[in-house]
Amino acid sequence: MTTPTHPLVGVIMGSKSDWSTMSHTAEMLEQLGIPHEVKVVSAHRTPDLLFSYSEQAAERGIEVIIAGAGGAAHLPGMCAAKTHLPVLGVPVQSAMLSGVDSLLSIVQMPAGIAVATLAIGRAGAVNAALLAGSILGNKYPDIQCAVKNFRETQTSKVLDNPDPRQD
Ligand code: RP5
Repeated sequence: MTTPTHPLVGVIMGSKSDWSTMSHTAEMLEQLGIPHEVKVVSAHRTPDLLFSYSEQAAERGIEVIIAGAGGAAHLPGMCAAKTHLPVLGVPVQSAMLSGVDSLLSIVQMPAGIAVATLAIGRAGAVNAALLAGSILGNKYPDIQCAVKNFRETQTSKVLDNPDPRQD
């Protein structure tokens, strides 16, 4: 199936302060050619928006939601509770507890509502985009091809220059 032009991935985050982390998600989605949208949706500051966004995402054509949040990071779990779409949670590194608070808030979902939890910070943000690519790649061959190409390039970079003293 041809990759649509409308956003397939909704990237949401609890605050503009999360953008320095979540921009890595957007960059990787861009690199993979995955149409996406980005938006601040706060679970505690804009709870009604969180509900409407989550409830309406599927009918707007979104197929995967990536939700980044820090501290008492309830955004991914609450979002997942209001949509059947896969929700990938990115724990943003917090100032006080370095993101361990964010990680535990997202990963410890009680059985019944699933949130796929990535690593804290940049690694999780990048991998959330790659995981979205793997999910969407089952349906859209161009996206699967882009994910495979990314991995092959990454592998070649290591194999072609294994000397740690050289850049
Ligand atoms: C969370 O609170 C956000 O996801 C952010 O990581 C954290 C701090 O938000 P700000 O006080 O910087 O807006 O909701």
